[in-house]
Amino acid sequence: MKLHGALNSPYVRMCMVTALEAGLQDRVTLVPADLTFTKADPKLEKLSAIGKIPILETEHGHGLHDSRVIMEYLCHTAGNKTFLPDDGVKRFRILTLLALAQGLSDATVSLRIETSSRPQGLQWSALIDRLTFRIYACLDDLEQNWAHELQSVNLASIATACTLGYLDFRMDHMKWRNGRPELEKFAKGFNARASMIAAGLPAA
Ligand SMILES: N[C@@H](CCC(=O)N[C@@H](CS)C(=O)NCC(=O)O)C(=O)O
Repeated sequence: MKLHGALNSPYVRMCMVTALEAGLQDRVTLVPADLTFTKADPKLEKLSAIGKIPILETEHGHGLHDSRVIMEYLCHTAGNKTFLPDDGVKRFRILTLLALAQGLSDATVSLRIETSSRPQGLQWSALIDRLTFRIYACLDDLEQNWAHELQSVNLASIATACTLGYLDFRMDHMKWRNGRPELEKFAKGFNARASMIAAGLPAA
């Protein structure tokens, strides 16, 4: 399988970490693709009309997106039943936490675009304020309500760790650790995992 993308995308990194945690290191290869927000990549668009990374090209040559579908596909391929349990209560807690972590990634990527990529003079300050508020609200929720799910390796804890890694990488000045000791402890432990190190971020 080919995973098209770059590890500086939190979504690509969560897929790669899932592949490694599921024991698929010999079956998934990262194929570098770094996108600009305003230009399409025709090669990638053949695999996904959305043209965003990550895209997984399966062993049958099909294109899968987006990151959540890829993560589930990787678990399915590996026969892994624990990263997204079947049991109803556990499953929907994990899926909700996964959506929270990915929502936090969405807000952080959007804030990065708004503050670093958009041409000077075109920034929208009310949107910057809204995204900033959303980021801190998600971080507070993670700190207060998800300790149990973050204790184990699952799709949601992987996504949370990769999202916090992205905040460190691109939004260090937001100091997400301040006042969030539980989340800091979680990130410290998770970042030491072999999968997170093997799928490490480039220098900021
Ligand atoms: N919901 C998507 C989000 C993917 C996404 O936003 N990828 C960004 C990189 S971090 C991208 O490809 N941006 C290029 C673009 O928007 O054209 C997922 O979970 O995979």
